[in-house]
Amino acid sequence: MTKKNFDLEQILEAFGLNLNDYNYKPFGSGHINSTFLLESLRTDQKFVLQKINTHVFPKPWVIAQNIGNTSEFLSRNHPDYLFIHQIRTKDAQDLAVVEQEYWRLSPFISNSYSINTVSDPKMAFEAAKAFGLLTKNLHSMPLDGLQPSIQGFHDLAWRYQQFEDALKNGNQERIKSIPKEIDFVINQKHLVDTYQEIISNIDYPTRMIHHDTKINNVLFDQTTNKSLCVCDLDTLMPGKIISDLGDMVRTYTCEESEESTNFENIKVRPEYFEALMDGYLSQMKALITAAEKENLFFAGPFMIYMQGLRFLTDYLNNDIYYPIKHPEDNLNRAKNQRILLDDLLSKEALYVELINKIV
Ligand code: ADP
Ligand code: GN1
Ligand code: MG
Repeated sequence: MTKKNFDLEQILEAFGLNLNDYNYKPFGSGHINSTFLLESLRTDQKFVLQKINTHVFPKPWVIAQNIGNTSEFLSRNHPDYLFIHQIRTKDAQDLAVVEQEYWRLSPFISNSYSINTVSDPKMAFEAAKAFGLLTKNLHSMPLDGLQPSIQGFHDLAWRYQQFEDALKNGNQERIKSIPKEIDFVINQKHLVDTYQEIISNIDYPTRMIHHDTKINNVLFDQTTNKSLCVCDLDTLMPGKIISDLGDMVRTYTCEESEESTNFENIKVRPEYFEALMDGYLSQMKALITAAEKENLFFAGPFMIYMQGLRFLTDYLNNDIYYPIKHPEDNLNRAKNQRILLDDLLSKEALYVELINKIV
């Protein structure tokens, strides 16, 4: 049992569970929410309990509604699809609100594991297939009435605006000390223009998108190593496929994680790029529109640029969003993303050719 500063007894009670029957421990390695594993002391029953970070998600009930609607749609239309549903409270609510904090409970998917880095293209294929399958199964889900759990989450123009605001109002000493990082972002602003052009095309549809396709948000089967399902559904909301595809390019193709300062190793591995495109398109190929097809390469630059921009903006704003262990963490993350983006853009012809082989 670990030290806690919340009333676990009351939280479990809201879900009709008795604290004396469970062991609990922190779980996972995400930046945003607090995740715990609850293990029954008497049976092999396990749950995942999560406290929603309300600084990042100011309307937790929007998350619950997006997941709830999706869950309902899938159970009606794709009953065999494995989707991590929310376990309701005794009062039939999706979230337990205890001391103004929002908690949700889901079943733990047994015989599963997740990984933090991709060291086999087969895993990239499997993970991408899992995210493609999710969007494919949600293809005909009505999106009216759904709200974004974070307003403007992957709106690159808005992210750029936040960067410009940070240049004006942020830590002036930091701004002066990193001209190379700042100039790089400004010099690549053409990516913002391309983004705006793409999303304003009426042939570029809005779909149900996961929006956080990092490898540790896929659960793999311990027996077969095939993907079982996706987890971390806070940002499951309407969006564009460049978000999911791009975050996979960003996080599966590089041998080092976004935290790495082994800058000489930061580059895109073509075989992982090909594997993830292959996995995603194995599900989505028949559904994508001509405009989506034409812009598949843009997904990677879009997401890597946006993530670098977000890390850099946070650095200029004195690290208010992403947790840091060292004052330079956000700067190093931004450098890492800058190097990765540079490498990807310098070999655009190669990657476009790989994509054209698949679509
Ligand atoms: P975060 O990234 O915000 O910490 P996640 O929802 O991704 O939260 O959960 C953290 C980790 O816990 C995941 O990477 C996965 O390994 C594991 N996990 C999450 N939900 C489940 C689940 N329902 N069953 C099994 N493992 C899970
Ligand atoms: C955050 O929760 P986590 O660590 O999976 C962030 C993502 C970033 C990611 C970078 C809600 O995700 O957008 O890509 O960090 N989530 C939110 O590591 O901001
Ligand atoms: Mg996660």
